[in-house]
Amino acid sequence: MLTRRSFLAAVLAAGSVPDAAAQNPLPPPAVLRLARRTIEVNGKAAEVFGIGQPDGVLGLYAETGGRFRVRLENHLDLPSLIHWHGLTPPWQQDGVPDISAPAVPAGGTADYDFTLPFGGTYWMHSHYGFQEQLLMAAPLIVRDPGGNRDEQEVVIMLHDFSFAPPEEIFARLRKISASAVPMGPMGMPGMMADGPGDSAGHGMAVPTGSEKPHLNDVQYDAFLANSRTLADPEVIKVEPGGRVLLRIINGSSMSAYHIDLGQLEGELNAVDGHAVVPFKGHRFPAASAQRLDIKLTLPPGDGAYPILAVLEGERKQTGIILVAGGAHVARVSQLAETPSPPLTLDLESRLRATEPLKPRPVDRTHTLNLTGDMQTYRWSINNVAWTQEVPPFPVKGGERVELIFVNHTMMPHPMHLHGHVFQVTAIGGKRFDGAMRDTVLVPPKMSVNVAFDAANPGWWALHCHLAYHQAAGMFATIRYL
Ligand SMILES: [Cu+2]
Repeated sequence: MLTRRSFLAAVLAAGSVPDAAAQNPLPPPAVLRLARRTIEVNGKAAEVFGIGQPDGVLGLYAETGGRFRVRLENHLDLPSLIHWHGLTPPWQQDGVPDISAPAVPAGGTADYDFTLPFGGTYWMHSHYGFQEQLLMAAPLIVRDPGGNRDEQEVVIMLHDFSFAPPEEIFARLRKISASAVPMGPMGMPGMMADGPGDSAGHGMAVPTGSEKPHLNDVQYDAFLANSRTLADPEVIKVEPGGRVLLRIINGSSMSAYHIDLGQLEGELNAVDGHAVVPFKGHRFPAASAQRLDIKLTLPPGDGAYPILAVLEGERKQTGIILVAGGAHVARVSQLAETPSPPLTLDLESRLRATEPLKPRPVDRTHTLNLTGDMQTYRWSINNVAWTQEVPPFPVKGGERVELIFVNHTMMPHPMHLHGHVFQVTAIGGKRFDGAMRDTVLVPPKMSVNVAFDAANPGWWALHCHLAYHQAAGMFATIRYL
């Protein structure tokens, strides 16, 4: 159970530690601190957030089958709450303010304890206001015990970055056609939406004047890989001829990329932490919040291998550089030679889960029309912009549930369901036995079906992972207890 204590209570509780320790041989929980940090972006200092252990390591590395035992310490002067993206905790520990639990106040703590039944590449991020945009996000890696020891793990976390405060970005987006932008409290996505039913009439059929997909709402100042740009990238030493496991996390608030391995051929082994039948290639799409596990075998001898992420629809890129032996590391431009195309579901339609859902009939289907438009920047599900009063989609425990996402808009929406792992079961109505995931891309004017088993009772968020779409109302819940 989640418990929250003030520092005073924590100090008092510390007095009883010897007793508790005598009865309970568990090691103390891992500590994760929410704090500010300064990074350098294109030669300028930028103050951002971080989620780190006391020794400075960002994020958390745990073992499959073990426990997620964490004490979260909020060292900020702001409330916050962290979501363990892709894990399936008890719902009260899921980290969505006002749904799973109240936010952790400034100076407060929260305790988490649940099992980790499966491994993979996950991440953690604030679900409070727009903190995620300011890099309140970190890797959450669950490794298989005794995993591949002749393989070097390289974690790459991607971010989009702006020197403008996110509240200002959101206000600017909203002002595109709306004359007055009401700015509300920052706690929950949708608090800034204008209330139930407001988006009615702004939805599906608004002519855009152009049927071209609209890809990037926000003009970012930089794109980061492990908090750095290609002007000063992370350079990681690897063995000539060695094996590398790339764990790529797209922690960007609004941006999708093609991962470009350059001359190297990679083998995609998992998406969103869940194994797929290996798929070889040089370029792989990564929508916001999605993760890719890619295995590489390096050529023998010295070499430098940029691992790049090229923004969809543009030439802007970020990345890290693997260096084998004494190879010279050449500067890599922040602009790719050619623009990355828009993300499609080409690869998605070819992915197959190694452990798909067991075949059984679907008990319940919900259609989620993804609605809204760029002009008013109102985003919604079935034309309803989220407020706390919006009823959850009904689900009963034990059911096989299918969700059909139908994107009526000209923007892509990466849709994320909390607390469950779903399987992609159809694209454009065409059925197949796709990947297990927690976040699926729904491109403009496309439909995607996903199925899951209702085996983790609670009240769970279900939303577009683009931060400003979510904040504008493209957010819903499912609930079964
Ligand atoms: Cu969206």
